[in-house]
Amino acid sequence: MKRMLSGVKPSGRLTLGNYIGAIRHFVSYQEDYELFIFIANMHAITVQNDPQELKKNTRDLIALYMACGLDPEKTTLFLQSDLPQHTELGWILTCHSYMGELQRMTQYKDKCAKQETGITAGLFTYPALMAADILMYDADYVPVGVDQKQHVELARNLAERFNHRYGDTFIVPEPVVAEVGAKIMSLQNPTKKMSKSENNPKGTIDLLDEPSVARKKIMSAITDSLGIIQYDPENQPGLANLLTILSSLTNESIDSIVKRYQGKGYGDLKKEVGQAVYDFLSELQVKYQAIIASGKIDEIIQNGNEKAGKIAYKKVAKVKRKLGLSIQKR
Ligand code: AQP
Repeated sequence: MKRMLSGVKPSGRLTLGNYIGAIRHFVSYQEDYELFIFIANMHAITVQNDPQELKKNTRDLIALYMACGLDPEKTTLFLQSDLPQHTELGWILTCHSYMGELQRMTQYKDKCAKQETGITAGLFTYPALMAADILMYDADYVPVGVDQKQHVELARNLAERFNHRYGDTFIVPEPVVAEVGAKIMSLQNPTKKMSKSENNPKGTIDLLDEPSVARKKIMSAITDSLGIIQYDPENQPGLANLLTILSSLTNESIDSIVKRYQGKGYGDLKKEVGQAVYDFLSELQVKYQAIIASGKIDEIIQNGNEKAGKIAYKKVAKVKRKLGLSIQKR
């Protein structure tokens, strides 16, 4: 069975973008792959966090992973910060990354372009940590949203560089980007990605939003004045985003939705999208509440950590031998 690995960082409340672009795919992949899914909490601290909030977001993320359908019997769910090998290999790969490579990474580049202050060194080097997360487990595939493809490219380059210098050590992973929903946009600024850290709450649907509040957000989503329902992300990004959300939640193709809406207005479409989001969140939140109430989160993470930890321990030991960092004869 081929191995797959991915993760989400608990940098805020999970959004519908995280679900559509990432988590729903994880759920379907667990049937056909050996799936490792982690909580990337070491990535969350590249920006300043309130410790209580980080803890709450982390537990919520685990519960939401499961509420979305990840089954700990099939998927290894683990917490990055519990396995010190991640930061160890992260440092080793930082030492194999070039400044130019890291400077080209979107997150850092965007923040520099906006002349933001307080950019941490961690925000600059985190792609090397992400490469470590991936390469640690010999993942064949890494499912990501389109915005994260660049990170998997870096992981590939680092794997090849390391293998070339020290002999075969890492599997070179392939990114997997879904066709529909690879980038869900902000409802208020549809040329910008919907993000956990977005400042305008009206632009983002949180998976733990009150369903009726989420419906209102859809109803007030920015569209355009053309008044024609068609899928044209370039000229009608807001409308294309609504079509993508509906298609992703209902599995109806965008073509078929567009056909159904010939001669109808944006208001009708928004109502249907709003209802689909309402139904989806209502069902999800019932499951989320049950998981929180079950008190099983700690045990599930402990089991996942144990399984992932064995692999991580072996991989880092091998890397250290290859690098000449381990001096004991064996
Ligand atoms: N809007 C999106 N559309 C499609 N996919 C998305 N992903 C995130 N936002 C969208 C995908 O979710 C996975 C986990 O992402 P992450 O939390 O590790 O990092 P991120 O991409 O930086 O997520 P956010 O929500 O934008 O967080 P902040 O605001 O903290 O930076 C990835 O596979 C990602 O592609």
